[in-house]
Amino acid sequence: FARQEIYIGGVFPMTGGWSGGQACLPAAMMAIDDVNERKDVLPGYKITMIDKDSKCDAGLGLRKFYDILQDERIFTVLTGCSSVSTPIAESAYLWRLNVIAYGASSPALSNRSRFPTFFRTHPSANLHNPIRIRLFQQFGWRRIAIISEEAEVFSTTAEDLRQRISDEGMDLVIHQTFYDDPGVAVRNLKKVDVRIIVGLFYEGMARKVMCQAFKNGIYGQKYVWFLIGWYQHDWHVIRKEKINCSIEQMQETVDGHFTTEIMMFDPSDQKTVSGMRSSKFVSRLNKKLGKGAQGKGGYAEAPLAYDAVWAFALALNSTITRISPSDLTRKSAKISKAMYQSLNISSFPGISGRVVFDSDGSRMAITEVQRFQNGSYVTIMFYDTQSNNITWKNKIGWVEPPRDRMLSVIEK
Ligand code: ABU
Repeated sequence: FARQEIYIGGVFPMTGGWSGGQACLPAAMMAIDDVNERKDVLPGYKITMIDKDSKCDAGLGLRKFYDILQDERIFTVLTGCSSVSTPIAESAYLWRLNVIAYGASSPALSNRSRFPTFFRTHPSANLHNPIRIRLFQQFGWRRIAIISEEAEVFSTTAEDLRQRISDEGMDLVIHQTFYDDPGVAVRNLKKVDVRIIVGLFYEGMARKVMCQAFKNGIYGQKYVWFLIGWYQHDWHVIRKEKINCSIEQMQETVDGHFTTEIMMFDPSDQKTVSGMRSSKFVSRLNKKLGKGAQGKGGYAEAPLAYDAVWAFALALNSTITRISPSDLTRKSAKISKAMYQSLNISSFPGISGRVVFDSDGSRMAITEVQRFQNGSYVTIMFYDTQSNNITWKNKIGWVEPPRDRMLSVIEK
């Protein structure tokens, strides 16, 4: 007999600042197939996704969201990219929609009054900051600089970092921001002679910033750059923007930088709610993505997209017995409210670890620190924010840590 269709909306960035849809869309589709296969989850129903490409662009993302809104059978939407998720999550409640973001790290999104029906499987970018501070302390760095792209995801992360720097008695020497051209901002870093620099920007901007760093000589053994770890593999040699640096120059400049990234994968390989272990998820995803799987945008976040679909399915599964099939539309006030309540108490073992949403709809996780040395990323350590515990994995490939100022200044 025919199963009743349930619709979910999906906004996936296939290109742009974070092209996470490349791997997250296939992962979400895999989850939908797995849920639809299960006899004990949503029996008699079949999930279908209506997906759109936002290109990680807020304007285009909103337009795609309006397209999704035309279909009243959709009462939940999956989103990626903070810049797109933010305006969607801010207004979704007006259309009785719940939003689950698999790919939005903006700390600003942890705000129930501004985003009343928002949940995310993606942890907040603020989780990068405690380990940055620990590393500054470990190597005696007290003079810190931040350079960030003008976007709420980065300005709120920078503000949290500024506060932590100040709380620890360190000095935020300079915070430079830029829209599209980081030239002036990078030159200003040079003027105040900062050596420890935290960069907060999307991937395309990272290429522009590092090219400017090359031109201004802000790289090499005297400098430590902290960048975000979720860029595409080999991001520094991808040619998309007009930048006036050769591949060799970019390779030279990025050598020795650190990245911080939140772990989005459960390394314990235990059975998850779907019955699948994370190692099996990886092999299935790799097969689905084909050649160059790990180079696809959003490869690291794919478990979050898979788990976001399961969060939706399980919440609906526990909701559906309390409503009638005719309520599976936004015309009825019942479904969104009931879904919100069920999502709020989600708790299940997912591919990305236990999926539980805090009171702001966000998640806690472990952070990984990597360093780009000898042409590839090496995992240096893991950091557990809740226990403040570091687990070292590999040595940092330097003779000694760089200083945070000129030696002659220190000796005065
Ligand atoms: N890990 C990808 C996050 C992208 C974003 O917050 O826009």
